[in-house]
Amino acid sequence: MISNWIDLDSGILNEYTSKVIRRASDMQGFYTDSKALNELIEKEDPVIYEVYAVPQEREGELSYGVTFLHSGVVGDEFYMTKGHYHEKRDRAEIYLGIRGKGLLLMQNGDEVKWEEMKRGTIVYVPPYWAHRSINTGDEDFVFLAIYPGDAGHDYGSIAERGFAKIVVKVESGYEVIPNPEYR
Ligand code: S6P
Ligand code: ZN
Repeated sequence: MISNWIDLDSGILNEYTSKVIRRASDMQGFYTDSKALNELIEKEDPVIYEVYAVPQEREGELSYGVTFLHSGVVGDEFYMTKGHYHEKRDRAEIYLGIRGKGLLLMQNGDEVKWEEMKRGTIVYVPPYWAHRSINTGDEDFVFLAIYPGDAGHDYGSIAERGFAKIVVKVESGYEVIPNPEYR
């Protein structure tokens, strides 16, 4: 597919070749409050995020996809993506905010940094940095990601160790605090 079309107001992609839906039950082990997660799963097992993409596989090619990260909390923690390193660690990525607001949390070894995102924000994720997005608003947080075709996704390291910081809801908005479960 050489050309495609995105509705820049909604973020809806006209054509895609891959669709991933992540529900609360797909996120076991990713939130610190597993009791709150289990309650959510038993109640309605809500969709946390959806990714519509046009992925490629070969070196030299580019993949892209739009993520719809819904709004909500698990305990105090905002809805977020699983987060990953690229399997090929030296592959970078670009994010573009489309609607809603959130954070892009990045980690390299034990070093963590984050950027606020909203419509129009561009964030460059350098090679070697794991990345996770977090919806800090009360509507969908939608963004486009563009990444090398051969980047691959390594979810295992994050599933095992987590990120060193978590993002929690507070009265004034959000707070980035140390992850008590970080190993
Ligand atoms: C791919 C890019 C995004 C994420 C998506 C879901 O490299 O970073 O398209 O895949 O936001 O997050 P995750 O961590 O479940 O893949
Ligand atoms: Zn990525």
